[in-house]
Amino acid sequence: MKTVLITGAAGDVGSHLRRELAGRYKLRLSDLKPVKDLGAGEEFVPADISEIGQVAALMPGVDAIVHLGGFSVEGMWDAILQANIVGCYNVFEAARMYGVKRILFATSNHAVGFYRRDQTIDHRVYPRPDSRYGVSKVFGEALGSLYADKYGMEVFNMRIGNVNPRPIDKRRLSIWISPRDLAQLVTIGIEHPDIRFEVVYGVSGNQRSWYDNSNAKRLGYKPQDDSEGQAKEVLAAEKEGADPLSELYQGGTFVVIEK
Ligand code: 15L
Repeated sequence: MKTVLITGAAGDVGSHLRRELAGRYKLRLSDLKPVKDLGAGEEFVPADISEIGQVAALMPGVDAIVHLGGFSVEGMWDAILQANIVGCYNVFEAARMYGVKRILFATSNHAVGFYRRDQTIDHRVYPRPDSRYGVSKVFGEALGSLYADKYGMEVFNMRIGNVNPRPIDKRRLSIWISPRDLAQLVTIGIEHPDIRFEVVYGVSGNQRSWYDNSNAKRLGYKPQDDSEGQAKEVLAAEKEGADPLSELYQGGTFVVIEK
């Protein structure tokens, strides 16, 4: 059985993945915060990813890394710099040093959040980050490209929408991914024999999607869920008077200038 390292394992996405991947892999779970209620096949190793020595200690015996760790929303530059720029570099560099070839990077819809909602974008579009957070995700994608080309690493970038048991608002109807669809995509990222450098969208098969996810489909992704079944209920609960810029762009409130 493969050993998979999950960074940022104490967060929401990590918790969903642990549940979905249980029994399929040995999971080495890492985070700054403790990961609770360890199950069979799970171990917890704490680490601050901004410290290369701590990241290196996670690597021995690992077959693939799911890098979720870091700051997961817009934040102050120093926090983004340490967690998402330095932290991401440390994960790639430690993986290279220890010969861990396969990295699944949790990039984000916010790497392309300045595309308009009336556009359909695929995995080949030029990045248009909507925030410092989005820029840090573009950095991670670029770092993956470098490590794939220069060191032969196998890098699977998932531009994740919003992971939730249910879509939570109008914007998320277009970018929602259910935990079981995310687990399917992650399994493809771990198992597919021909990954070199790929970008896919981490979204369910939503009818309202803004993405042409043909690259994920080419690699075998067949999402089981679609937000449409919950659209009526979600739209009925949507508040009036949304900010016009947020409504125009895919990144929603992340595009708005901070006061
Ligand atoms: C993300 O990238 C964040 O990690 C998550 O917390 C949500 O804000 C999500 O995007 C979203 O756009 O809904």
